[in-house]
Amino acid sequence: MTRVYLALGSNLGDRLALLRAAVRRLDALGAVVATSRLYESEPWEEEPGRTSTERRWYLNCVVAVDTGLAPRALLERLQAIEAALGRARPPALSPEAGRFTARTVDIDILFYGDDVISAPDDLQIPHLLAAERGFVLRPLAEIAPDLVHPVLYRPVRELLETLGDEHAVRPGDYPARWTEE
Ligand code: PH2
Ligand code: MG
Ligand code: MG
Repeated sequence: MTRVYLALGSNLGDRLALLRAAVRRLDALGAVVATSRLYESEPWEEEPGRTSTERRWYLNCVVAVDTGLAPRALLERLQAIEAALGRARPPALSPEAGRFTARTVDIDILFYGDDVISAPDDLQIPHLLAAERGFVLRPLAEIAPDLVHPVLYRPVRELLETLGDEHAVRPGDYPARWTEE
């Protein structure tokens, strides 16, 4: 079993219900061992063509899962969950097409144990931006403050303290045990 950390985000539809459904499906990959609170977060990247008033805020959280799945098998299962929960990936005109478009549920692998994986396609572990995003580090620091980044060799708590991300991230108005119906 390997402990993996996943970042979940939703900025479309019933965000709470979608994240709840996602966490429920994650249990089938092994065991969900920790779930952060929910955070309301300002979109981290400009969506092309949208004005600032139209930008949808995300609901974000981080989940720890113990799984026996290998990294690529895990990635495929996560993509299947995203698809089942209504995520539409625009036709791949370019690899970047739709990268930052509004999404029902996005599930990213942040860490897979201490593994460092850099495949030419979409499998990059640790997540390349994990240490630069407040909407990742805030919830992660809640459930794993002492986790050491396997490339930067710094604990999550410290990465958060020295983070320069200006985007707003605030605890959402939801119960701490939001995964329970
Ligand atoms: N996900 C993105 C792009 N921008 N911004 C916030 N606040 N939260 C996200 O989860 C997020 C984002 C790409 O997956
Ligand atoms: Mg993402
Ligand atoms: Mg993703």
